Amino acid sequence: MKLFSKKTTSLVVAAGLGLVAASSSWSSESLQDVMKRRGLSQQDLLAASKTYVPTGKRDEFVAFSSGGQSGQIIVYGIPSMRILKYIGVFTPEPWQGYGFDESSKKVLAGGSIDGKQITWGDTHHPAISETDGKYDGQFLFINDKANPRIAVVDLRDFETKQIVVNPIYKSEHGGTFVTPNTDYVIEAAQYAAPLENKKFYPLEQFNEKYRGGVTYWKFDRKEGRIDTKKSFSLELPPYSQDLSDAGKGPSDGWSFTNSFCTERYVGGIEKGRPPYEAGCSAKDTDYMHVVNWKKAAELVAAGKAKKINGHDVLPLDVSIKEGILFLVPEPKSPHGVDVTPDGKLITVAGKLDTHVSVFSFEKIMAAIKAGKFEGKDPYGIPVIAMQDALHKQVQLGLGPLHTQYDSKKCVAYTSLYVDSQVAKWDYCEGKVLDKISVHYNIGHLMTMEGDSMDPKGRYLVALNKLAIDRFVPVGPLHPQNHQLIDISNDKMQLLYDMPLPLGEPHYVVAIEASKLKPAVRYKMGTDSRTDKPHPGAVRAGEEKTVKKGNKVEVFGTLIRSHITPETIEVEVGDEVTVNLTNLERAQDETHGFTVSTYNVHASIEPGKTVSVKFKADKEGVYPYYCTEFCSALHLEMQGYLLVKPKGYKEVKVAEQKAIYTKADYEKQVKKIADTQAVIDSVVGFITSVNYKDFPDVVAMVEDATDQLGKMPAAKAKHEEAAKKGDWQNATLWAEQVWQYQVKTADLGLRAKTYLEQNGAKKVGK
Ligand code: K7E
Ligand code: CUA
Repeated sequence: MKLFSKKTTSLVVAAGLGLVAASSSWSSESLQDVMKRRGLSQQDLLAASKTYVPTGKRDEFVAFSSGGQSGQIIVYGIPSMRILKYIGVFTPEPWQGYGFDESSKKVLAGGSIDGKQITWGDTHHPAISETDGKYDGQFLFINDKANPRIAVVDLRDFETKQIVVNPIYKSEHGGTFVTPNTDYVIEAAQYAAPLENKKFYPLEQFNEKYRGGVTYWKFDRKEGRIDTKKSFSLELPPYSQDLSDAGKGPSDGWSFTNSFCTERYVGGIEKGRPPYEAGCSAKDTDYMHVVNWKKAAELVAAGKAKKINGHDVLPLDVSIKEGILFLVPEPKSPHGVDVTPDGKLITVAGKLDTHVSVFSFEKIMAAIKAGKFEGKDPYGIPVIAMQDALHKQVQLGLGPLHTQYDSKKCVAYTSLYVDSQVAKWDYCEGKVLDKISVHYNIGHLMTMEGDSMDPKGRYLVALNKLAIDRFVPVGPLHPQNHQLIDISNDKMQLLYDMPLPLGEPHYVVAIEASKLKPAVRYKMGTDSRTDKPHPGAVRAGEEKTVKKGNKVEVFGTLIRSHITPETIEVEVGDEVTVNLTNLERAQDETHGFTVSTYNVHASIEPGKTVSVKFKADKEGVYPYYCTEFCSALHLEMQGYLLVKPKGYKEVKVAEQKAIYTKADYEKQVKKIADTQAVIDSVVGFITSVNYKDFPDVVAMVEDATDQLGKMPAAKAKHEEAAKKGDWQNATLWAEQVWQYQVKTADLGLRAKTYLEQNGAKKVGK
């Protein structure tokens, strides 16, 4: 074990020396010195101390940001603003094998439209699942504006599980917003189009043939999937529906959807008509759609919907007749519509109006009950007069877009796009409390759990559209700028600028980190995209390759530092499927897998089974290997795909010449004995403490036992070879025994460190 102990001690010594050197050079510089050297103010220092999360400590909140045109979700911590993960959603994500292994390809294929795969998305609004109007941290949803789709991410493993295509829209924007118990995920259309797919009507028939809508996707929480069969939509006028929100508390059962261009203006500058932007903002008001979705669901269940492209759609006349759809005028071209935490008020941001308009749900209900309408829109939908629905209008500034709420009663924050400011205001009294400048041109803003019934306050993130001069320039395309603002005091304080280097995020949601309960490993043999046992999973020792006609299927395993099998032999033209199960249980022991030039990749976390499939259409020799640096012998985690020409005849090749001697073998045997002593001492330590109270350690111990379990077979082989004087094989099998020992010792040492750092206690013998 010489090698082992020397290596370990020298590493420890080196690390120690490094630490000493670093701390002495810093200690000569005082905080004052650093402030002077870096030109920092007291204010900077205060801000830094509010965001700095030292090593070993964790963030209080986890944010899920839309990745905009990247089609992904960006996960980061608050207040550190450190990026934790990208989740591939509508776009392939190579690291995680998303779009490069078979099961994830199926998820992406679920987003195909008209038989064509779409590998990008314009993600806008993520939503966390709720129970009783509060974030429960179980699921995440997000929409794709460009290609009307929404996706489901399971927060147990942060993987995309499902993409569903809206069968009646051509674009959408008002998604995703969940109802208080996540019974439905709301998605509203954006640009009106004929609801029947692939049906052409000239723009001149816009008013008659083009339609908008709002869809209620039924979410099956037990399955963790959207149930498309139980989902439905409301046909709406071609009013460019925009953002939406679900009612809660007293307004539960209702939903609210903004619109713009209720002028139903059709541009066409080529034909000499004034452009869309002029025609779409001519009127003083647009409409907020008020929908009784609970009753709508009952009507659909009672068979009142008609099928369009196999999807239940409640026709306009039915919704009007049944009294589930109303309109309320709102100042022109509004943007966000945000229900207050108590569910009593609805804030509509003006965009082209300097006000936010706060509507009262109670007043809206009273008008409906009394049948008090100012008239009907051209489609016969009853219109409630604005003054009959309004609670307050508050002048905030130029370009109000989106609103979020504080944990403090009556306090709201609204983004002011044109002013590049955040306004803090009181929606009960209708007065401005504070303003802060952001850099620059803010879109959405977000407070912690600030769109739920239980906002947490503390921090606000401003999602700025332009970064301009904030960061080191990186070419004409700038990063986005998410600015962290402290809202725990009366005055807002800007804390931190985070450049976001991926897409244009529109909205972000943040949840208390303690509410997330992600898994560290899968149940052995799980297909993570279906959450079911993977048919290609095998246990250690059951690995095999099955050939049927021109189909070759490999059932293999991965464990430090070994891929089983080490060779895959096929003929040109064979269709090859490689199923791989990661047998590890230890946390973070992921293996990757790829085959040279066949465009496949898999990320195989502990317990997961993944398959990759390809046609071996090129004769030749193709290395495959593990792509994650998983162990000291990671580079040796390799094998060969041998693609032979058709009808290839084996040629006899002379055996490799022996190079090892008896002396080499004896050296190996000594090394094994030394290493065993280390293992024994580590095992002694682990079993002397209450290690069973630490699930992470139990997993490591299980993995170590697995490795040790492989030793007897290899030991028998080296002893048998030695008996025959076959020093070549004896030496190599002895080396293999040592490899198992090294991996055992590696796990053991990690377990020991973990126990020491986490306060394991001695147990009485
Ligand atoms: Cu305002 Cu899509 Cu919510 Cu962009 S949206 S900002
Ligand atoms: Cu497994 Cu590298």
